[in-house]
Amino acid sequence: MPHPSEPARRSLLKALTAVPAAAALAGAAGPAAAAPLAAPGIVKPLPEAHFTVRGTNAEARFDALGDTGPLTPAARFFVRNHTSTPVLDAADWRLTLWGDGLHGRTPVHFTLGQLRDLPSVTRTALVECAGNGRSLYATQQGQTVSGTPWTLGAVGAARWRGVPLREVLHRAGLAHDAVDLLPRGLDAPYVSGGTDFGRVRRPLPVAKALDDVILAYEMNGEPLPYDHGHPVRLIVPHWVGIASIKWLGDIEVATRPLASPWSTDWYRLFGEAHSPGGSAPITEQTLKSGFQLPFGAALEAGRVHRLTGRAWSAHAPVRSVDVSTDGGATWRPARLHDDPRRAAWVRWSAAWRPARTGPATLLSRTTDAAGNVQPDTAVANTQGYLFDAVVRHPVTVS
Ligand SMILES: Nc1nc2c(c(=O)[nH]1)N[C@H]1C(S)=C(S)[C@@H](COP(=O)(O)O)O[C@H]1N2
Ligand SMILES: [Mo]
Repeated sequence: MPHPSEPARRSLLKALTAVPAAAALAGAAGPAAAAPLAAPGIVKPLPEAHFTVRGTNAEARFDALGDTGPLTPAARFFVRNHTSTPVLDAADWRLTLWGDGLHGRTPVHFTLGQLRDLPSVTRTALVECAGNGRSLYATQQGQTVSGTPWTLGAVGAARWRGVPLREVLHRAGLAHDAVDLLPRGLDAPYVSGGTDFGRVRRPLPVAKALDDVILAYEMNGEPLPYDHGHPVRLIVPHWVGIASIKWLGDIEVATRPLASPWSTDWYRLFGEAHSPGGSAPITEQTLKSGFQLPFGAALEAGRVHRLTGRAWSAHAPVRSVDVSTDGGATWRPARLHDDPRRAAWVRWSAAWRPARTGPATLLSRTTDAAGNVQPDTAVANTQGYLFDAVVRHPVTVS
């Protein structure tokens, strides 16, 4: 369906500067610096110590997060791009709301200046890809699933500042019978296997939009970086990352349920354990934990090691984390280093003095305040979403 902001988008994109991102930045870093990895279409440098490039995406190295605090610096935050980062000029940017769910049914536009003049909120939220931990379906459970084979690093926490979406919807004249929104990004249409699926967009129920969703223009006190949605993205707290549309361009507001391939083909649970047509579109993320240690790390026997990690749950604050250093035979509580809050993760630690040399398996298990506990096995789905099982972390004691 053609819609009113299409011409505006074309002129905006024409004004963009092409960014030979990785090459330019590698040169700027100088010959002495290690060349950052190249991911097609990602603007920021991706040093090997901090990122693993997976196609058009960059996974943060979870094992290296130990030198970051409760907030993930933008330079360390994972990037999930269906296509590539559009370098948008905030001065030309407009948000358009349109559709039969607005009184008057005429499109309403907001500039960044107009959004900044509205009352702002600042809040911490994790952004976590629905497929975070996906590769563990294969490595731990022997199950083949499709999609980017993330380990645990498709997640980050930041302080987001912006306007509550509710404020903007009310100013735009939200009709009382509006039920669904369809926020859409300004990045290029997503083409896969010869099919053009159009621009990244995913229905968002009005009830969630009016609750805690924000139109964010700052990340950790700075304007949003290009790769994370500059100049404005959605932040949909506790929900799978796909809900948090980057480079937001327009939002359809409708009095009927909306759909897109991101709610029909993807981001639903398909497979033996699920209903024949697939589950409803997935909304809330799940719970996880992991050690900030490389897989296969070598640890010296007879010495005390301070094992550190993180735990988080989209359902409720973390209540406790238990660790095992003997493959799950015995467990003990880890020490928590942050006040558990639902919107953030908790850093934890546990001391371990391995006596015997040889291979060992470390495990950590999160329990949240709502009583959710990481299971031993995640229920598989064909696209590998929502991995929640205890991660079996191999190390070698020598
Ligand atoms: N416009 C647009 N928004 C998007 C995406 C995208 O490719 N295009 N990827 C989504 C997915 S799948 C995730 S997990 C998050 C990742 O946000 P980040 O790249 O800032 O970490 O953005 C979401 N928003
Ligand atoms: Mo994602």
